[in-house]
Amino acid sequence: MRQNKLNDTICAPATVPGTGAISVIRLSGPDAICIADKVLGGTLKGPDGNIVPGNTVKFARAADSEGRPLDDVLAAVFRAPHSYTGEDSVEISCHASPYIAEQFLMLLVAAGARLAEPGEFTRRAFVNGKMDLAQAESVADIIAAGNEASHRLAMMQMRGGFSSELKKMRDELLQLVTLMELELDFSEEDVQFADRTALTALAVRIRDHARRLAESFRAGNAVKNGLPTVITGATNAGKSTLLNTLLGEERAIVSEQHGTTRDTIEECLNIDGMLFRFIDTAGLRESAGNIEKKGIERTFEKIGSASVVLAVMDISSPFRRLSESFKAIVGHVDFKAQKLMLLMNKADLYASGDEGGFSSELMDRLARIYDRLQALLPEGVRIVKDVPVIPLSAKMSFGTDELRGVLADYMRSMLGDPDSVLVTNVRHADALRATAEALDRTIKGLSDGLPTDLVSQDIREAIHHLGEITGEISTEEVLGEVFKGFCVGK
Ligand SMILES: Nc1nc2c(ncn2[C@@H]2O[C@H](COP(=O)(O)OP(=O)(O)O)[C@@H](O)[C@H]2O)c(=O)[nH]1
Ligand SMILES: [Mg+2]
Repeated sequence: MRQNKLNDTICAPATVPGTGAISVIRLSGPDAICIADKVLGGTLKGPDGNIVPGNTVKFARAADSEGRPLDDVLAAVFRAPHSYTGEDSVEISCHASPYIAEQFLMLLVAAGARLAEPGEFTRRAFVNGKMDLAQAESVADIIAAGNEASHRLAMMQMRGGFSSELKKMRDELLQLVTLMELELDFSEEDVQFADRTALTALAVRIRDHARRLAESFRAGNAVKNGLPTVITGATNAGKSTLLNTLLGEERAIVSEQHGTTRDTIEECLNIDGMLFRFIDTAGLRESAGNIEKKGIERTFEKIGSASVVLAVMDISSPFRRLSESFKAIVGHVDFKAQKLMLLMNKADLYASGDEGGFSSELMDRLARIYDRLQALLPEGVRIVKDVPVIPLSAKMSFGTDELRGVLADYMRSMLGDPDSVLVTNVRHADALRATAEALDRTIKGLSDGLPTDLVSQDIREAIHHLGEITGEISTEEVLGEVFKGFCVGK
């Protein structure tokens, strides 16, 4: 950290210009209170001439540089270290006119502040030890969280749940390596302070933990950016109709003509407080033209990167056509990492007439389709048990509530225990993977009876990677990368 930068007093609007009733302008740094006092006509001083105590709100009538009335404001004063940044800070709440905010910024700069860089307030909070790097990163996530699940994860990270888990792992490794390095001081005497069996057990436990956390990134990322859910099937199965019905709007073109959707369409939808990213794809068929073939290739790519694969079947179409598209889908699904669901669409064509019930004709047809499709699944994967089956009518919005329920249940099972930590940041996942790899080498070194100094180097490396996440180890480059994604004023 360039030290001189912390001596500056910085200012920036903390709210978006032009929306809402009030705007907040933030000021932080050693001269923050003095500068604000100057701009607010001396209102931040008490009758004795001393600056008001921290956590005080003062009313002020502010004037512009020509002395004309500018606005009536409230100024909240915070004294170091009891502020967001850990420095003296002032937050001026003015009326939400972009003109007023601009005038205030000009006055503050004229009085000695400078405009803040993106994320500079949060960066100062990190540098001043108010939060670690993982917590600082969660501030951006908290602001961006658009649903209950992503808010919960960001909140846990901001409150330090993730950090304390990492700190525990790091402390245990530190204790270990200290004991081992002590042995090096007594190398003449060939002593062992650290019991090698206990050492291996600890390294295995922490490695497994690091790996589990790294693997949770798939679920964590799904919570943050929406669970990728691909809608696939033969042409005309009703994929675009299903997307529109789920979204409650005409997003994709629906047509009787085969091969209408040639490119993919993505839309996010909140179900039960969790975010899903639905991807409508080009339908699968053999007789496709060139452009359509490209679309079908993209469909297979999208299946590969999805978490949930919705196979839409038009149950009124010939068995041969159903089998053909299902076979193509199954060939691209990784049943260990992905969830396949079978949607038996156009069930309305077999309606029984009496309300709600399935006709015997429908039941009969479904049973025959199950048998054929079951034969196309890999060994050990069972229809209904492993591959949920939902009869529905995308057109008549029937069965779609059940689909929403099945999707929400699946996401919930993926997230596990509501208090469990999920990694939502690719930087953290990378560091955890590197930690696990260093511990793999540690474990191997221990079992091969490698010299203590070599083994302890690998442990040091694991400690280093854990420290990267919380910022005990940080470089200008990493900090720049983290904070450049922030807006000015955060
Ligand atoms: N009867 C019936 N027709 C449907 C249903 N879903 C879609 N369709 C019709 O099937 C045709 C193809 O639909 P579309 O959504 O474009 O299929 P896609 O090619 O899979 O995207 C259209 O004429 C739809 O109106 C359904 O649930 N029942
Ligand atoms: Mg379509």
